[in-house]
Amino acid sequence: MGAPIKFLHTADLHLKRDEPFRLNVLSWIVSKTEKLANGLIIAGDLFENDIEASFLRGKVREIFERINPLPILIIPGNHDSLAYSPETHYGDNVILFSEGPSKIKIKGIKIAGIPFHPQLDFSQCIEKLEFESKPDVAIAHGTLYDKKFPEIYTELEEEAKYMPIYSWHVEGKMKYLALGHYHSRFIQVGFGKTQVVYPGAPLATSRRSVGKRFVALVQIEKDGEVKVEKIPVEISSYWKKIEWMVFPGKEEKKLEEIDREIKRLACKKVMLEGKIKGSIKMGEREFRDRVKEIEEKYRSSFKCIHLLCEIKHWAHLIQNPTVALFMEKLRGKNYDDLLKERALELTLSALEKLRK
Ligand SMILES: [Mn+2]
Repeated sequence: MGAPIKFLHTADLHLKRDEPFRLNVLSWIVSKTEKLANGLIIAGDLFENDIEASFLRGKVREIFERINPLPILIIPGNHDSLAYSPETHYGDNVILFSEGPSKIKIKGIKIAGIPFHPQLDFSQCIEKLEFESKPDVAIAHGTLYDKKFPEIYTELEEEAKYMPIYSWHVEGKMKYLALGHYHSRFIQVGFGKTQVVYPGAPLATSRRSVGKRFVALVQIEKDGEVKVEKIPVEISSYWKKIEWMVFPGKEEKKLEEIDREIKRLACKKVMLEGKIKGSIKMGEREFRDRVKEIEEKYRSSFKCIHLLCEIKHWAHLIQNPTVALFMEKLRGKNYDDLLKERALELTLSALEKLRK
């Protein structure tokens, strides 16, 4: 029994000229491959589109060939399906699965690549490739429909229709399915002995890329066992989202809490999006100014920081002694803040109607 074979698995870099940092991330991943693995898998959407691919191909080839002869396996995704043709050269160590589903062997590991194609059906591709024996690794770009992870098909919206993949297409058909297409986060799921992984985009492609970015390190033992490890992409910044709930009369305390929490999260890699919800007694302008002050104070501690106020002000009603008493009682209750806010909102809007 020989040494296990390891691959680094990524997808969805969406390289384009006006985001030059993305090439640095590719370069980081390629160096990491040399340190940790025997090859790199890119499961689609390496480029934003085929035009960007034409402009960036030279730079990308230079990065890939730095680790020659370690193999780099690439399948086209829905964004860059036109970026690869027999005439394009991505580097001597690049293995492209662009001319339809096909299979190769690397150090005894059977690998099936299924390029994205609007008319291709994942299950048919897998069946066809199984001619002599099942592949160890399959690479594809599409939408996994599994009720444990509804966010995959809901977040992808209209892009969710691309190459649907169901558990019964996967279970027992390969040992590891390397997927691309879902950007937001790292997802690993097992169907029987088959491990399926979306590494998520290794860089924040949109505000939905919440949390640290990762690539997958997959290890295939000669006895067939598969181990998956999450490797953080240290150079990539990422979004972090927080929500706060403010209660009338508790503005000062909440502002202090917000300040403290933001201070604790300070990091140059973090893009912070904070939302402040609830109701206030303090003037709206004053409250917003105070929030702006906090934003300014920590601007240089983050990659970027946005604090949004979604607050309601009940100008007249909260002067009313009965309402004040109600709020006092509600505040003393040991309920969840969200529930208190909802109770207050319902009561105040009902009273507002009575006044008219
Ligand atoms: Mn895609």
